[in-house]
Amino acid sequence: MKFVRFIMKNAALASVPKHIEHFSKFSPSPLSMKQFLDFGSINACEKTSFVFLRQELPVRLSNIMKEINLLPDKLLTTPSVQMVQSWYIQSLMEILEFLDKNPDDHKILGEFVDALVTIRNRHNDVVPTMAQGIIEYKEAFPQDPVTNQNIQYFLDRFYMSRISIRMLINQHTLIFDGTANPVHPNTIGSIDPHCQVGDVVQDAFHSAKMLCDQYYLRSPDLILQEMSSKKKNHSISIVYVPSHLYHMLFELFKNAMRATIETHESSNNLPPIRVMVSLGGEDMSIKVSDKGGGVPFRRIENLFSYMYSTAPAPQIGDHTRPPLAGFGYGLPISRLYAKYFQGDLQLYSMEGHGTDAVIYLKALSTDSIERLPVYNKTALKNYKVSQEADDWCIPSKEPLDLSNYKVAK
Ligand code: W6P
Repeated sequence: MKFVRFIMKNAALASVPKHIEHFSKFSPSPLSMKQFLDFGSINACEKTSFVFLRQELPVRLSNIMKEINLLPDKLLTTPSVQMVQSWYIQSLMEILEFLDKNPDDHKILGEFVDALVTIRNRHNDVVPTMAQGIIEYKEAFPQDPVTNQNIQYFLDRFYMSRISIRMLINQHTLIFDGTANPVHPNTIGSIDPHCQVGDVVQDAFHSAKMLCDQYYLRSPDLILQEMSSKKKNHSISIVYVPSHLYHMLFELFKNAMRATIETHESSNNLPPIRVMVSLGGEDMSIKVSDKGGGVPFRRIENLFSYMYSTAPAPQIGDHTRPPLAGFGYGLPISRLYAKYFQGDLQLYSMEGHGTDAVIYLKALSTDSIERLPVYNKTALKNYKVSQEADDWCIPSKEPLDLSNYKVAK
């Protein structure tokens, strides 16, 4: 019996590359907020969602698995990346099991929900595990700008793919787990059709403030202002995933608070963090402003770099790092959350003064459509950029010795 299972398992494994080839030829299908909401509306059909996902999940998984295979060998073969890759293979195989199953069988639909929950849990630690792979790679190879650029390109696409796959899984499991949502009766899966932006700002600020108080024994105040071009004196709401917005704001507040405290260490009062929420015809923008001394322009890009912000995890008992920001992938992943529904997250800093962080989101749900990586020739080309000379001169710090250029008299 054990032997038969061994043979079966390896037969399934052996056929994986063929399936990846097949499904990676399809482009992922980006969903709009409206399509997400339709899956969860009154005429929501679990069968329709099942039939869509058993195709779309293999397509999204296979597209990104093709890109994992293009990583530099020295990174691909680290134990961490091998582990992540094995999770993707296992999850792909588990979904493929449903391709020949009957969508009208309620037992099958139940098993599919269970499979999705198992898959979601399997991938919980993908981000720290990939980070470990980057650390191992960095130790073996001194970091250079080209490697940094390639890793940035891959991880932005890989984590965006992951955000989108988890979104699909969350929607299906939340909507079709057989219970109405008693905690949030007005949400459809993880989407709030009336997400009150100011409320999420307050929640995220409150959580960051608790951490800040705990570590620094004080924290700056919040001044929140809302501006709406149309509805005056009306709180601003959008169709959005509150947990995504919370994640971005919490990250920005931690950074803003840390900068504020560390530049006003010897002062008795702290300048508040100002938040402006603004709703226009096309954009809903949130600006988080601190007076934390700012960041030199040259360093801004590094704040979003996976490679430059990957530090070895603090050892147990090592409390030298403040628990507030400045480590991990907070900012680059927050920017991906903003970009996921066609928004963005940008930093405008003035060294010596402070920083404005702006989250841009789409005001209209019709514009909120998933932004997904697709594996094609263009993507392939981006992994082939090699060590070629830059087409801009390297500035010299030494003053040029013009005596060499003196014309002979
Ligand atoms: C800083 C650095 C930073 C990053 C993100 C958000 C706010 C701030 N403030 O000084």
